[in-house]
Parts: sequence; C-alpha cells; structure tokens
Amino acid sequence: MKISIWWCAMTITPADFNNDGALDLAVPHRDGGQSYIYLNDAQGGFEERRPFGPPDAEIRSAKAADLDGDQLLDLVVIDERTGPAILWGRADETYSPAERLGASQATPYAIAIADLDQNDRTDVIVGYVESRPIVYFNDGPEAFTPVPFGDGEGVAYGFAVADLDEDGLLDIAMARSGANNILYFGASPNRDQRWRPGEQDEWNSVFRDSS
Ligand SMILES: [Ca+2]
Ligand SMILES: [Ca+2]
Ligand SMILES: [Ca+2]
Ligand SMILES: [Ca+2]
Repeated sequence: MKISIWWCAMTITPADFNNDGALDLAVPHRDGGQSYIYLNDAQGGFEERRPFGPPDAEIRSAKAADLDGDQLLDLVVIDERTGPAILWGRADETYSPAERLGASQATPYAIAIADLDQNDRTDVIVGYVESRPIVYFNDGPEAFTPVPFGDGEGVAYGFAVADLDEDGLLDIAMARSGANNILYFGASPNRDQRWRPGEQDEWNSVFRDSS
C-alpha cells in the first residue's frame, strides 16, 4: 500500500490517533499547506485522512501525546513562521485550532516531548534557530510554564531525552548545526525548587552543561 503524499514533509509521526489499536501517521506540511493524519484501516491501508492545523502551515515536526489527560491524543507542533503550538484532540477526531505555546519570536527547529519533572504530565522541549532552547512545563492545560536553558548558539536540529548518567533524572542531548552538540544533565531532585518560572539562573544549575 502506497500513501500519496505530494508535499514536502520533514517528519512523520506514528500514533494511534483514533484509538482503534492500529498505528496512524501524522504528516505535517512543511511548505505552507494543509497537514493530515492518515488513518490506518488495520490492514495497512491509509485511504482516510483527517486535516490538522491551519491550511498554510509550515510545520517542521509534530509530536503526539495526551497533554491534558482527557484520554484523547493531542498534537504539539513547531511551525517555522508562527512558533510552537498545541492542537487539542477532540472526541469527534478533529483538532482544535493551533494554540500558541509561549511567546518566543525565535524560529523553532526541533521538538521533543518527555515528562522531565516526573509529575505525570508530558512536557515539551523546543529548540530554536540561534536562541536558547525552552522547556514548556505542563502545569495543566492552560498553564505551560516556559523555562529557557543552555545557550542560544547554533541551530537546534534534534533532541534525545534519557537518563544518561543513571541518577534518576532525565537528561537532554541536543544536536546542533553551527555549534557543538551538547548534553544537559538534570541536576536536582526537587522540582518545586528548581523549576520555578522565570528563574533562568536556577535552571542553569538544574541542567549541568557537559562542556
Ligand atoms: Ca488508529
Ligand atoms: Ca488530550
Ligand atoms: Ca511534567
Ligand atoms: Ca540523569
């Protein structure tokens, strides 16, 4: 079975968007067009599709997670023109309009999701073009708390999140163009003390630069 996708896509994200046990595919439009989710008919057919996001999107990457805990998968995307945004999944298998995440004017280029502070809510990590990466901590559906970390050198091309030094705290590896690739180690066990909003110096002490 071949899927005909005729637009420029940088990434394809597999997830079971309609909760029928078969993995579907989210294909963002990168060059100013409509993005779609292709629904798996459970036999490898993907004839049916659902639009998501605006009709003129420039989405480099999308991630799927249930960010508000309503048992419906949501999408978090990075649009090069309009920034990171969340599209809330609805019971009728449509998506809300894009809700802007944060206020950074920088161009987003990489995204990852992980529960960095282990509060059972998925957080969003966004890397930018020549601007500091930002963790948007999920403190509830209307309360994503942006916390920048690291430096603003180079262009963020990708993240890997894992507990690399096995201390029980998630660490962030960041691939960059025009600057060194870099590791940030989670460095404090107490979320309340280390992840208050707006305290960048505190955050820097949270993620220990490997260089
Ligand atoms: Ca499915
Ligand atoms: Ca949801
Ligand atoms: Ca979290
Ligand atoms: Ca660690």
